[in-house]
Amino acid sequence: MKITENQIAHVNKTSLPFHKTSYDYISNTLSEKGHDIKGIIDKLANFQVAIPSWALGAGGTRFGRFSFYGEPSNLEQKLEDVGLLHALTQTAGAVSLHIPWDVPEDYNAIKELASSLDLKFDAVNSNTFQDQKNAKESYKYGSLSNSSEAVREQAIAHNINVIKIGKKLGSKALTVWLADGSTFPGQSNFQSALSNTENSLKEIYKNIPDDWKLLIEYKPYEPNFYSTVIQDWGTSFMLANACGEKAFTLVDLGHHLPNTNIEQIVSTLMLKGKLGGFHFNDSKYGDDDLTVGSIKPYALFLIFNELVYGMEHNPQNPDLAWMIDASHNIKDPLEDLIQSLEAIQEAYAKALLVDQNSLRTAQEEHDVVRCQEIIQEAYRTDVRPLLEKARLEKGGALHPIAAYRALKVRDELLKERGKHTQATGL
Ligand code: AOS
Ligand code: ZN
Ligand code: ZN
Ligand code: ZN
Repeated sequence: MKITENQIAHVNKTSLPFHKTSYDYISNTLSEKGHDIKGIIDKLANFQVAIPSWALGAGGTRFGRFSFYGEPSNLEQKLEDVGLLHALTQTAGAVSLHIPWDVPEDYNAIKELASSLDLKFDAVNSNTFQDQKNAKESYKYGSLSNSSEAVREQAIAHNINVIKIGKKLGSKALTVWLADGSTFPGQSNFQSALSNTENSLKEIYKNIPDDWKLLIEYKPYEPNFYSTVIQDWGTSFMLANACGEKAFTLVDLGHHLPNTNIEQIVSTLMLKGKLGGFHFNDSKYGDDDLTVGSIKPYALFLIFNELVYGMEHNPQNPDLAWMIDASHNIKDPLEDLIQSLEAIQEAYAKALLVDQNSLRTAQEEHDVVRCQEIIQEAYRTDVRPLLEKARLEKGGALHPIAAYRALKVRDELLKERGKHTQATGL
């Protein structure tokens, strides 16, 4: 299934008058306060977030998985799904592949399909957290950190292969997330595990093309529950520095212990020019991988406030690879992703409204109350008409969820794909 611009324009029609009223109001008010509305709309329109190939089917927990009808069952269908998201939101212009779950069979056909849907290939993700069919060595006790050289070599070779696949697709980054760690005290030697990981990453790094990035993701626990080798941003930062200038830290919002000040981590990494990528999701307890903005939208805004500050003040930090890393147990995965995209854009738009100059003055005057007022003035603004405008100008839907339902997308997918499909992935 493909959604045409005409279909979207038709669905938009009834909402246009109300959009115009609300947009005129907010753009007038903000312009009077000195904001550059056109600049903000352009930034929103250019902000593209990659959809991971594993987020398009219903996820599950170790207690079970409830499938969703019409799910994609191959890579082509996954790209089609991202194409649908992008047509409606104009924000999902990239896809992030997971190897070996989504190895293309016909590269040219896949590339053609992607470009016909206006999609780019963002970071490719390696997988050394599962044993692959016919693999000689097992990752049960770790991959890049394993005490066995043969296991480490197999894991390094896999990552090099993922780079090769990514090159054929036009990707520009490799994301490494390791499950390596230990579940019981005494099980592993921390220093050997870390040294092995550093040496393995350096081997992989040798194969990173000059215009690529190596993104190193951290996570405090799960699937290992006593220790994780790359447990926090400091460890990732250290490893990225050990590898070299093409290696960066990747922040996944769900990979922090409760109440961690993620915005400060973001700010520190950008100051040091080492923030390379971002995985969006939301959580209440751990790596819950819930819809972005569903639990802590204010925290998300504060994170975006630092991202915006960094993008403006830290030329030493490269452009970031943005991705949604969520999992869907009970919602329609596409509706869930639309909600996540909307939440990301909303937090970004609000962060763009923070009056940075006044904030700096208030900080220097130690006017704590005013600092909070400035931040919350931006946060309390209803920016949704700005998001609508950015989408509208690119041919997207004013209200993507409503359009998705009006066009009966899921029913169409069911007709095309049938009921008993299952996407590979987590
Ligand atoms: C795992 O917890 C991480 O968030 C990974 O980024 C990702 O979900 C996994 O690598 C799937 O490929
Ligand atoms: Zn992640
Ligand atoms: Zn995760
Ligand atoms: Zn997560």
